Amino acid sequence: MNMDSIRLENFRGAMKAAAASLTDQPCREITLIHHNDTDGITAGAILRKSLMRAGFLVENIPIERVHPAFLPAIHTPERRLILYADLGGQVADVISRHIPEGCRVIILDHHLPAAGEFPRLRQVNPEHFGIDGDKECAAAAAACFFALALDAENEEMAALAVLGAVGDHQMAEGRCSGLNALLLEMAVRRGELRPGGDDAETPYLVPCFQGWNLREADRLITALAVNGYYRHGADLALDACLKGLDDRALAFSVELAVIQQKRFGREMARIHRTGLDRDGEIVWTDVEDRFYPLGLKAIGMFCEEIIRDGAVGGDHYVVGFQRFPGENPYLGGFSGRETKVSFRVTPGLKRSIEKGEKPDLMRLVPQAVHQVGGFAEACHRFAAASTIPEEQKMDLVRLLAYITAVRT
Ligand SMILES: [Mn+2]
Repeated sequence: MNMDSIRLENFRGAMKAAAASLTDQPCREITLIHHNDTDGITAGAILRKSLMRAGFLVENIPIERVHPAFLPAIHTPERRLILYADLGGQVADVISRHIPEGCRVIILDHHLPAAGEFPRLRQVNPEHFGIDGDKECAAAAAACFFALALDAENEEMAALAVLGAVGDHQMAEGRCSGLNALLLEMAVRRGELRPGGDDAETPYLVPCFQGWNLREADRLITALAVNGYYRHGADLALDACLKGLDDRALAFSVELAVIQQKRFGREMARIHRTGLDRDGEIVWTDVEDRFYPLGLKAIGMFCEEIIRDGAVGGDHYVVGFQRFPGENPYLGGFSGRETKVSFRVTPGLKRSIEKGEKPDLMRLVPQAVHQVGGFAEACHRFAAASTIPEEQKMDLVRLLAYITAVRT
């Protein structure tokens, strides 16, 4: 056996053990907590269908992120079996502190997990098996391997797993690698995906999306589940994955596109009128709750639009605030006033960062956000996101302005 097949067999073995740890329970009700992007939604759909096939009653709770305030609402004593997908690995320690006695929790994530052992829960993560979670195994692929461990019949879900990989940018020019590639082959062999012509970017078609290619299907799921999150659009996205697209979902996605256009247009007009706020190298905007009901990814997209629009030139960090709605559509209300913060950089600043003249967002954001009592979520070099207490907005701006000024 070569290294690849050893890794694969070990991963399969861990999935078998995880599946058995659910099926050997007397309880037949399970809750799936999964991300609301395309990878998370397809993972949630695959797990839902395979667990229903195995005789479980399944509850799907799509979320934008694991917010500590959600955990008491998720981990009630009544929910005895909980499966996390496409998130949770990085906050396994916090999750483990909320698990009531006698409840079983499994995390199927593919993001680099937090170090440490958490005896109260079980994790299966490709990264623990030498499989690259960024390139070789989307969350939907991990979910599909879990489904295959439950029942070989679940091969039919390989096409959805490939859609998840596309959503997570793990397919390039029609090709995948690692576990994603195995599932792509499986779906093609079964005739559930087929080559879609000359366009290398969009070579495969999914039957349940009425012949749409994977990229179009990804855009549609994003419109429904990400933009439409606060109107239960994630439910429509799950339905589309499992039962096929219907007119209701299509009409909703159009409605959401119009809402986004209006909200962004109005905010951009405001910026053209009054200008952006500035402090040193930090340029910032606060949309408060004016993007509602759009999901919290909207502010990051809007920061990119500010840069595209040319509203800010030169070398600047672009910071956007969007208020966290106090009510989650699946978990109800929770206390605490918080703000989502997105960070982007102008093209000029990106060049300075690449030359090493300026700190990138990975170096800048986590420490600054911690200092004002918030937490960093996804931090990459040129894009980052975090959540901070509402009243710390100006402190964060001043701190960022100070740090970037000192570094120059
Ligand atoms: Mn993912």
